[in-house]
Amino acid sequence: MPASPTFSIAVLISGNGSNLQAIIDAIKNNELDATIKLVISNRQNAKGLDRAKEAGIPTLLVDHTLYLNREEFDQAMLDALTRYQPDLVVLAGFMRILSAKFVSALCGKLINIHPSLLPLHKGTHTHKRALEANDSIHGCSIHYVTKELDGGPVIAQSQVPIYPNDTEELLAVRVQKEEHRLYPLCIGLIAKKKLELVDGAPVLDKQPLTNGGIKFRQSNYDTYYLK
Ligand code: NHR
Ligand code: GAR
Repeated sequence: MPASPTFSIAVLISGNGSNLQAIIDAIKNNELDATIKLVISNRQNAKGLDRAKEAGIPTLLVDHTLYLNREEFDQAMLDALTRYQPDLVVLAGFMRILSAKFVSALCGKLINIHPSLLPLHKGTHTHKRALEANDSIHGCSIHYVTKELDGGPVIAQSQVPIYPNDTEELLAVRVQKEEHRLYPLCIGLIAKKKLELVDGAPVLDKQPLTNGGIKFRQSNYDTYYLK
């Protein structure tokens, strides 16, 4: 039997690209059986572009400031994705809101990592807002992207504690450490066809995923599921 082709992904970034790096490293370390076909950035100075080049991955700059409106910017990215035909498109610190057309063209094949325990703290400045709200736990969520901003069905979450004298910076580091484990793991579940979107709802091992998806806690990945 011929070997099935490797699961392919495209990663969209705007900045540092530490999540991109975590995916690159997971592939390199054989923890994730996938290949990154393309990295798109909307910012020329994104450090993630250097990380991609370093790893020998094709890169594309689609500078949103050069387009008349969001639709034309999105169309330029969609054209590139149509050329590369990835199995999955991964938003990793991508900071531009995507149009309904873009999202529906990639329905079930577009995921995002968001630095909060959704549905809490949608949008930006999530660490600051978690501190201001006096939350005692915080974390990150992976979700399928829909036209509702940060409102698509959640696949998995990882929790971290918030300590009394925490700062935004300390919290960001703690959450990002979880992001770097959670994202490759979720991509792996999708690559292995264990996880998919069926009629708008995430399904894991043929069971619908409810209640904010698979739950992880800091340093507790061995247990895989938390009750
Ligand atoms: N697009 C859709 N349709 N749905 C989602 O769930 C999306 C999305 C695009 C990006 C990531 C998201 C996050 O994880 C994401 C989810 C940017 C903004 C934002 O306000 C909000 C949420 C997210 C990303 N962006 C400003 C804008 O006008 C620009 C901010 C900037 O450039 O720094 O696009 O939080
Ligand atoms: C990550 O923490 C991600 O959750 C967040 O930006 C960071 C990007 O880091 N995403 C958003 O805030 C989306 N609005 P990275 O570029 O180092 O992966």
